[in-house]
Amino acid sequence: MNELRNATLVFLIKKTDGQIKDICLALKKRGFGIHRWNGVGGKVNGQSETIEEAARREAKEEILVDVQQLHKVAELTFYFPHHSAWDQMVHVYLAEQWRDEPRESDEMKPEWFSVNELPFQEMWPDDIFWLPDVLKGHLLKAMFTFGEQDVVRDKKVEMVQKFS
Ligand code: 8OG
Repeated sequence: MNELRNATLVFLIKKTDGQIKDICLALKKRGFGIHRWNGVGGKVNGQSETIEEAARREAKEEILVDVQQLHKVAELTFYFPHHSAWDQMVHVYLAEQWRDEPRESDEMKPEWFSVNELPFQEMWPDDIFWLPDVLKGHLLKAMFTFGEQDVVRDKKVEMVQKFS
């Protein structure tokens, strides 16, 4: 079996009293995931950059911020049996510090949300199964199989202590 393609996903967060209270989502204006709110990220250029370098590059390209420290919180594997070219592993990071405020680019329009009021109806349908746990401070590995029309057909979510 071929190794899965790697992609990145970064969420800027703000904490109050040690708890995550606000998260920056960005509306995708074109391409894969168009019209959905999401973190920022994309494919890793496997030959020329590490996964973290890709995460920083995408944050700069999509919402014009320089993220400082990245904290890995999830590894999500997505399978699309009807379109296996879309299969990928998404490495998810939180960032608490960045330079410059998030700004709109050709690709994404950022906005801050309270973690209690996330627009799950306008996000990827798997997000509701893992993002709330990540925002509570858990680390996790998850696997989702999608059917056509982006329906989640199968899922497995497990908490982990660390990533190998
Ligand atoms: O470069 P491209 O447009 O393919 O990047 C896709 C982005 O979307 C990348 O950041 C990874 C992310 N992504 C998926 N699937 C899912 C998903 O199911 N939920 C969330 N929240 N993000 C996803 O590719």
